[in-house]
Order: sequence, then structure tokens, then C-alpha cells
Amino acid sequence: AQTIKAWQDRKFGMFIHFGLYSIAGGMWSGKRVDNGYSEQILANAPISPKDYEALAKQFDPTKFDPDAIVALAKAAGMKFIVITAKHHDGFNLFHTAQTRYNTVDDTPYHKDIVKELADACARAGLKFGVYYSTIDWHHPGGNTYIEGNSNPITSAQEAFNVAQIKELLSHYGPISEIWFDMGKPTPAQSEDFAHTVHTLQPQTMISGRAWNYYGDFAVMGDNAEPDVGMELPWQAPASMFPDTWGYRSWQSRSDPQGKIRENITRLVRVVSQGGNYILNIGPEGDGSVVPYEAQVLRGIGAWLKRNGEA
Ligand code: FUL
Repeated sequence: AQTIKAWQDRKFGMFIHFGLYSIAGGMWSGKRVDNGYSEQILANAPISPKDYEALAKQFDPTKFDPDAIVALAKAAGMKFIVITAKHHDGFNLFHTAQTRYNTVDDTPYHKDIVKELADACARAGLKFGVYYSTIDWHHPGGNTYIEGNSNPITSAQEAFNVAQIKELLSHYGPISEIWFDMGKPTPAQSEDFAHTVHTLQPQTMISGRAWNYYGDFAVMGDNAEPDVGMELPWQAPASMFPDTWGYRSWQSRSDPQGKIRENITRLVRVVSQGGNYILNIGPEGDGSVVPYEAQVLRGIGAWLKRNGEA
């Protein structure tokens, strides 16, 4: 079982935002959608839930190569990977019995992406964690977008979430962290989620976005860092570009050397204050890693190596 210190000592990890939104890539009906993060395109563009769900029939990421992603993370000097098992859109990258809206049952791909990546991490000795949104725009009961993603959680949804948390903590080996995100659970619901996690895997670190003081580590705001060091274990989530986490086809990507320097600076600042830095990639709908993002990660890894850190 991991200790909190072992979790902190990992320092640098990979975040992966991947889902149906990766197919849309920040475009809808031939137009760029530039308000809000591309992984939340369902909330940001006039898309009917039906049209969005239909993306599942196109989800066939034949270029998703878990071993190559793990190798890339290692080349970057990263020690763990966290992938979006379910984002706010409610689409699941794992084989859940709670809904057919998942990669195994509802797509031509038919594979459990969480399992593929968990196994690849285990083979290579990287720690593995899951991002799990307690908001679910697909869940029946009118869970559409609410300003600030501050959705209350109905009791039916709480039960659904608990059942999914059990699946995630039972079928994928050791889960180093569960990155609960957003929503507005009551204290009893936060406790229910945290208790479910720790009953199955006491060592799993729970993100502060479980709310109501049930997190094991604090999460900074998106792309933010604390002003002073913190006492709780903490993590700073970073995206390559501040406006999105999910793939955006029309993102302008320039000056990779500058991007490498920027991320080394952020990484060093975070780590020197005792935090850990989780840097995101947003693969394309076909599962391929954006070459620019791979280049940036390799550049960071090369610097760490030169400085005796990786
Ligand atoms: C946020 C989410 O709402 C974003 O879509 C993204 O997942 C980021 C890491 O966390 O709160």
C-alpha cells in the first residue's frame, strides 16, 4: 500500500482527457466552438443530447496505444497517469454495468480503455489513477449544465456514482488516486463516495473535489498554483493550453521550446513547494497523441534527465 509520502514523491504525472468530445475536437456543424473547454462542448454549443450521444457510434480510436502513451509518460519523467474514466458528459471509458453508454457496449471499438491503460501502467511500473466526474449530463433526471458546474446530485445519481466507484476500485488493480471533479455533493454524499473508495482501497488518494473535507489531497484551481506552500498534500492540474483539456483541432500550437520552458518552470515551482504537477494531454478522436504535445513532454523529460531527475 502506498503512503501519502510515496504519492507526494511521485511529483510529476500525466493527465489524459479523452472521450466523445475528442471526436468533435472543438468543432460543431463545421464551426469552431470557442466558448469554454472543448471537453465540455456539449454544454457550450447548441448540440442536442441525441446528436452528441451519436458520437459513440463513431468512437473507434484505433490509434490509441496504451503502451506508447505509457512510454511517452516515462520519457517525460512522469511517474503516474490519470485518465478521464467519466467526464461531465457522462460517457464512460470503462465497462460499467450501470449504463450502456460506455466504450465496450456502445461503440464499434468495444474495448475497455481504462483497463487497457491500467494494464499498460502495471506492465511498466507507473501508478494509475482515474478522473471521475460526479456530474453526469447523461444521467436521467435533468442533469444538464449548470453555471460553474455546481450541480446538486440526486439520490438516484448518488447510488449510480457509488456503483461505478465500486466498479472502478474493484476491476482495475490498485488505483493510486481518484480525481473526483465538480458537482455540489452534500457532506453526506461526499462521505458516501469517500467511504466507498476507502473500503475497497484504503490507500487510494481522493481529490479535494470530492468536497466537504473528504479529499486526501487538495487540488488547485485549473492551471493555478498556491501562493504559499500548503500543509495538505496537493496537486496542481495543468493543461498545455489554458482554454481546453480535451482535444481542440483548431488550437494554434507554436513555439514548442517556449512551451517546454514554461512547463519546466511550472513543474519546478510546484514541486519545490511540495506539490505534485499533473500535466494534461488531449488525444485526438482516433486515439493518437497530438505530436506537439508529445514533443513538449519529451522536451521536459530531456531537461529532467540532464538535471539528474529522471
Ligand atoms: C475542471 C473540469 O470542469 C474541466 O473540464 C477539466 O476536467 C478540469 C481538469 O477540471 O474542473
